[in-house]
Amino acid sequence: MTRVLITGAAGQIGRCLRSAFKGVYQELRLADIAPQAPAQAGETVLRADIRDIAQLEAAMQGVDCVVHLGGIPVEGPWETVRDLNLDGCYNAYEAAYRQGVKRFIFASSNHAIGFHRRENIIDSHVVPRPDTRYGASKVFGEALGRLYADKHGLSVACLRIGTFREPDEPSESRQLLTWISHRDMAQLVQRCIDHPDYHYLVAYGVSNNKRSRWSNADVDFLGYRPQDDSEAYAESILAKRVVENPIAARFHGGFFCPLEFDGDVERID
Ligand code: 15L
Repeated sequence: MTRVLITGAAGQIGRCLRSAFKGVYQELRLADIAPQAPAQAGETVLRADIRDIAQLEAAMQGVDCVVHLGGIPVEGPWETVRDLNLDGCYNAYEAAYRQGVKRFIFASSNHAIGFHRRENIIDSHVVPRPDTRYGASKVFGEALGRLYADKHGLSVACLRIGTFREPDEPSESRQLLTWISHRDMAQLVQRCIDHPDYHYLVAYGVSNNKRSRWSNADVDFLGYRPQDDSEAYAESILAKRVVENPIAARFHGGFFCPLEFDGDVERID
């Protein structure tokens, strides 16, 4: 995998990967609609709108691996979620297929499984339980990954990313479970790019947190060995005694769960 394209390269994770992958790949192609720092050696910086499949196809010419980070990273109005995370995500997979890309790494989210109860430790085989329109769009992106893997032989990794932050540390109690550090994020994506062969996988984007509720046992073969543990921040975070919203506290998706909520918590088993 020598030529790697990152969509959404101007975002927080995109900038982290850009700096971690400096000199690692023959070419790092960095696509976004937002402005980016000028290209350094081994980089190509380009403007591409994920809502326009022709722009994505042009950006993907000669690329071995796509890391698709582009899209809205939080809950939003349906039209925005649809245009960026459904149409935009379809465009990215389809452009990759048309351009003969071998591997596709999709930035999914823990919000694809947000309504699983937090008391349960979950692995990548649990059924989807999105907590928002945003979370449902990530389920769609994972399903498209399965489709393009099974139907067209694209090698696909879907990363259910937890909490990636700038600055690079957890700031509240839920993040003691969900935090992923910058170097662990870069390691996980690099393992997914470099691994010689897999068909389709789902992995949790989480550091080696003592309090994590997500198991990556199924994808041990990737060799992802996170270096950081949020526990180092536990004492100072818990000393603030901030009480989590009671609906948020019950579920993996945390504060996304109470958004617009008028359901019955007791029926969410
Ligand atoms: C996500 O998927 C979001 O992109 C990010 O803004 C955080 O909210 C994160 O999940 C989280 O669950 O903490």
